[in-house]
Amino acid sequence: MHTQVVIIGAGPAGLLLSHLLANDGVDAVIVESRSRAYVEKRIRAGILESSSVELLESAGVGERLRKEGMEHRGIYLQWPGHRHKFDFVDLVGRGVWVYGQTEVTKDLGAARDADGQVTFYGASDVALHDVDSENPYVTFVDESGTGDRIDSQVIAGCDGFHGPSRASIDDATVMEREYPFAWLGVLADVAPSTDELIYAWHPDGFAMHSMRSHDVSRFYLQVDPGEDIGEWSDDRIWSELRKRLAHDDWDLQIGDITEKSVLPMRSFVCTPMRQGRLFLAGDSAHIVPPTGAKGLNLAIADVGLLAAALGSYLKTGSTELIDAYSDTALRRVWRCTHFSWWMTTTLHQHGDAFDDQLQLSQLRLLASSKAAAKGLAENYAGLPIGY
Ligand code: RFL
Ligand code: PHB
Repeated sequence: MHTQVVIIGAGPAGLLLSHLLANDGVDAVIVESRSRAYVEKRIRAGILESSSVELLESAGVGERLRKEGMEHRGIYLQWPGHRHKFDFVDLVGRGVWVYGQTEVTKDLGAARDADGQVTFYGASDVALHDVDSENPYVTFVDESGTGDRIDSQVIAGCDGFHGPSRASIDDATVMEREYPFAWLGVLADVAPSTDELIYAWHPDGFAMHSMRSHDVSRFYLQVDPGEDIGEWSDDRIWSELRKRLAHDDWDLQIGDITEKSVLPMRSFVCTPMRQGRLFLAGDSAHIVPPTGAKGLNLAIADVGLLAAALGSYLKTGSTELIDAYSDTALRRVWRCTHFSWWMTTTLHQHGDAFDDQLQLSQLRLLASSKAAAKGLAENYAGLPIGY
């Protein structure tokens, strides 16, 4: 089989890239190791920056998002005795959208169906070959057990943190940071008890109240990295959330917990994001801890750049944009890596009294200084495309 671009991975990065390329008249085949049902059910991100929404909309996949997504003006930061609302629209003129990654993935999957392009779900033994040549190719075993080969002009590695693409970058420099805590993530059938997301500093550990819709809420609790989920009964989860999110006479509504899992936290950047005719985008090249809500947005921003660069290269032969891709993408990656690291270290409990005081001082500054609040708003609501 021949195509112009083989995309490895049908997460949001791979699906959006294929759709943008299709809009531009470029052929792409996706090879994905999981089933479509699995990919569309994987619960992950919930927050979209306005520039991500604009990109999805301009790609023709923003209709349901605008109808069913929830536009948010800002967030609350809280610590014992204080809950401070940050109105990002007032501060920097833009807010964020709550729309689950599951929904983004379904919308992109439907767009790809309409584009009529080929996707191999359930592929195994996916391998990249000759990425330094003009004719790289990908081999894999498809769902029926047949060995396949797809020849192309470009390979896009959109295969997430555990995919095979990154290993083909010969002189990759990898920089990473592990955090001494993890998140217990909980999905519950209960209306949100808050109008905006609450990020709570607490002496017993960070807690967060997020949401997915008017009837489904999402919560996170700071736990140890090796935490056994079996130790967390629904009652224990609600009582810990009630304690860490407590504020004045505010009450947390509780409901049926439908999913719970422990999520590791790390920062990770692979540079460069290119080798020959292989380009990485999204989590295959970088991971941020979820506290800043940046992972999905960074994947979308990478793909916005990469689609334009590949379109230009494949249609005109110009290498200007593909040559600039890695450096341009990494500028935003490092900004978001810093912001996510800062949100994470400011809000989580390190078990050190000196750190506690630095964190509380930072939170008080954010709540009292418009200049500090603007910095938070600018980063959280997201920098413009092309930053
Ligand atoms: P994905 O979504 O991991 O997709 C990669 C795809 O590649 C496939 N794959 C392979 N395919 C073929 N062959 C192989 N050998 C393969 N190996 C893997 C995988 O099956 C998968 O389908 O990466 P992508 O597309 O780059 O998208 C990145 C986002 O998924 C990720 O950054 C976000 O989910 C991060 N994230 C958040 N981001 C936000 O912007 N806002 C948030 O609020 C937010 N919250 C979160 C998050 C991530 C979380 N977890 C679980 C990591 C909350 C959580 C809890
Ligand atoms: C989520 O709703 O899953 C979510 C929201 C904001 C974050 C992280 C996760 O910072």
